[in-house]
Amino acid sequence: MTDSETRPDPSVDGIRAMLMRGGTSKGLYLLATDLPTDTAERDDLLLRVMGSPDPRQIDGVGGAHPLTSKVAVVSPSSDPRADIDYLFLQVAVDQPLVSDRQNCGNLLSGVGPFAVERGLIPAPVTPDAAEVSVRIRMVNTDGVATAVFRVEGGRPVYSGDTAIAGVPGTASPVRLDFEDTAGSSCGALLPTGSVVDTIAGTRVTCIDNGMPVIVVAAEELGLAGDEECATLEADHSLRTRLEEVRLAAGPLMNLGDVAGTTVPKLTIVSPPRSGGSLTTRTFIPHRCHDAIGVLGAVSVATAALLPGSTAHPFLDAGAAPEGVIRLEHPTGVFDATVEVDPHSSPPTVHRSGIIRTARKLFDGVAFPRAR
Ligand code: NQM
Repeated sequence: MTDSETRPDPSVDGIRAMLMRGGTSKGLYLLATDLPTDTAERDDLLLRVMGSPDPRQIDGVGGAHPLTSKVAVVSPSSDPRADIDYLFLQVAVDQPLVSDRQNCGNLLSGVGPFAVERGLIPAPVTPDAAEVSVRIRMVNTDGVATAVFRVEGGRPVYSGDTAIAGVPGTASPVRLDFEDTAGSSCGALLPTGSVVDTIAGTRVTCIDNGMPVIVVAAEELGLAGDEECATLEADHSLRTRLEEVRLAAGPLMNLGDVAGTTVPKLTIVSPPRSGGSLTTRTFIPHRCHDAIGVLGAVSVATAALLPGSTAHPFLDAGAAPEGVIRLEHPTGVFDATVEVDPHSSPPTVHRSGIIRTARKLFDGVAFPRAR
């Protein structure tokens, strides 16, 4: 028998996968060893598992929205900085595209628990709950995050009393601390070299503290800044203008032609309404986010701390303890901890971190549709 005759065929035998909520997103978590090593074969398989391209992803396990059409690929790390590697893949909903051009801090929250579930990380088997700390290399950007979460009896604890905006109920917290996120994709915190630029006729701050984001004041776009997502998505002239800015900003942010990519994101900022530090509405980049992405939030919070940025004038610095920025978004508030020296040249990020929750939803075998 040849090797290909003995190897399981994912189209027939399925593929081992775990569905998890990570923060305010949802995705399929897989071990790299359960996937084809060839990238084109892997992507083709993931498209068929998720049900793309199809606006409803009806024949797959994808959730028909960019925030629920995500994949985390996890493997042991050979990097001395990390215990495990996490590759994030965005599976487009209505196009046959799988992209590794961005990171995802929301799915990141499930990566540590998933690694414990699959035996990549040993967890104490004591009956009492203990904390485990896992160092995760984010393969997409080569940054490292440390995830701290609870385990009990050798398994992750998912229930708890931490609430995050955009997710009903409460769950066990996952603390994420980031290292070296400045310039993760663009090579510099302020990739254009300036804290503010006028791009395609619009005043913007281009920033990358873990996620490339273009930050623009609501008033610059003729908006109040607290509009509903549906209203913003229905505004065709707004979306055309935002896309013009994004396409022009791509090369200036060292991202090249961004026509087919999900970065940079765009965040519209305005004064806080509900006791937070700042109001945000984020396009990721064509759909409006129900909340805000994790590393997106860290980047926007960092922009707000830089005098001269498009976000800084709206920052209510007294709204939260020092170092915490409370970003209001369509479904609540996101707290990002960011310490930055805004006065060094260029500004230096000392530390950033956030709290999320994650939950195992389903573990089993996913069956891709036939080619
Ligand atoms: O910015 C959405 C999400 C994200 C990404 C997006 C994220 C992050 O909410 O780290 O979490 O911006 O595409 O999952």
